[in-house]
Amino acid sequence: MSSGPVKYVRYLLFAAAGLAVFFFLSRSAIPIPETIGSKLNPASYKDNSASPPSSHDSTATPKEQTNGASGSVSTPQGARVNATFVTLARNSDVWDIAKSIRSVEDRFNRNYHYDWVFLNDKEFDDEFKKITTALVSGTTHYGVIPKEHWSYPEWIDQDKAKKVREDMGQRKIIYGDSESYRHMCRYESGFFFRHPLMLNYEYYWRVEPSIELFCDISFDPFRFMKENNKKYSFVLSLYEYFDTIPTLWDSVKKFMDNHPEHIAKENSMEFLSDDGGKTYNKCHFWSNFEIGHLEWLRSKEYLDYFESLDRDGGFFYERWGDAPVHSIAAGLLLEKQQVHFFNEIAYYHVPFTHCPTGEQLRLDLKCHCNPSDNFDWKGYSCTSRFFHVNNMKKPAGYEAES
Ligand SMILES: Nc1nc2c(ncn2[C@@H]2O[C@H](COP(=O)(O)OP(=O)(O)OP(=O)(O)O)[C@@H](O)[C@H]2O)c(=O)[nH]1
Ligand SMILES: [Mg+2]
Repeated sequence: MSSGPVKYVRYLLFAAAGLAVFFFLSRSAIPIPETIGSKLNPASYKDNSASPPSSHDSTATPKEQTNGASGSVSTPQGARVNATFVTLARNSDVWDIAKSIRSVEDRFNRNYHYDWVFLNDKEFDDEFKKITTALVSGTTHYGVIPKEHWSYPEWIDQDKAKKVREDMGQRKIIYGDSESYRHMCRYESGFFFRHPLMLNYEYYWRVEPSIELFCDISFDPFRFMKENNKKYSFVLSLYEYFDTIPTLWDSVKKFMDNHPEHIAKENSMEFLSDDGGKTYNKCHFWSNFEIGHLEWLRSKEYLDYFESLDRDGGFFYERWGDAPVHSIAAGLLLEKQQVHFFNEIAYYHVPFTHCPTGEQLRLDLKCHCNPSDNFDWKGYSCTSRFFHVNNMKKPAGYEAES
């Protein structure tokens, strides 16, 4: 028999226990951020450190797979790498980059919180900073590009450059009449990795406005790059528009003659040329996506290469793109095995899609791309050639997508 006050204490205890049960049940229905989830449930924390996706094995399914209630992106495995996302953008790109960030965060970075560096030739405005900082789960940094990296070097004849723009505009060459596009291509080719904000990092992942990722990224690509000594990676490759680079290969050959010591022994010349280096076949990695090693770009080899090309003036007298410039460097200055194709990273930048080949892989990674949109095995892609050059077996099912 309970007396009055004891009864009230018992009611209170029941009420508290009931609340605790209610809180527990309702909490378990809310997706718990996986970084927290892994701490709550160490059993779900798979150690994958001994078996990253194997080098040049595009058919390998990523080893870190689905994990727990809150989606199929797995928990971060081990330490993060010293890496950052990097975006060159104008203030007017804010909503297009917002879309890209959302995709990158949802499919990958919400579990890793890597930093994001934004670079611009003008000051970013408050709206750009507010929107992007709200979307990025890591720390954001905003940098203005030094004038000397976004202007004409003294050896460029600006009247000649202007005439070229007018002529290329009349010939309807894409961005042929644009001055800012040329500064952009030169900046991406030779300077972004030297911006003071980038000096803090070892690896970068370039993200452009309005891109999409279609699959969960169930491993850390930065860590994969580091552990496998990769220096440059891509998801899409294609042929360059010749009228934008008529003398680029002459300039590259001059560099090769002057700096034979910089050319890698086991290079990918076969990817770039069908005649042992006499001419360029125009194959390049599409650089609006790239994950790469900043220290390689800051190396003497790469800087000598860029400087030599820059002196020849083709960024202004033609319309050399950063894609062929980076790709030729990766092909000649790096060993073959240091260049990587990420089949698992499903990507779209207008007008091309990389949708991973292999149905089970697409299901495991919760992909929402249509495999028939995959560009890899179509005639205008250079990815088949990359596989051939590297003695890689094409993933099962590729024929149906060609
Ligand atoms: N700050 C700044 N960024 C630029 C400028 N021009 C281009 N960019 C950025 O440079 C990158 C490449 O430019 P894009 O316009 O996407 O060029 P593209 O990918 O060849 O062509 P699109 O098909 O238009 O995407 C993007 O991240 C742009 O936001 C510029 O004048 N200033
Ligand atoms: Mg773009």
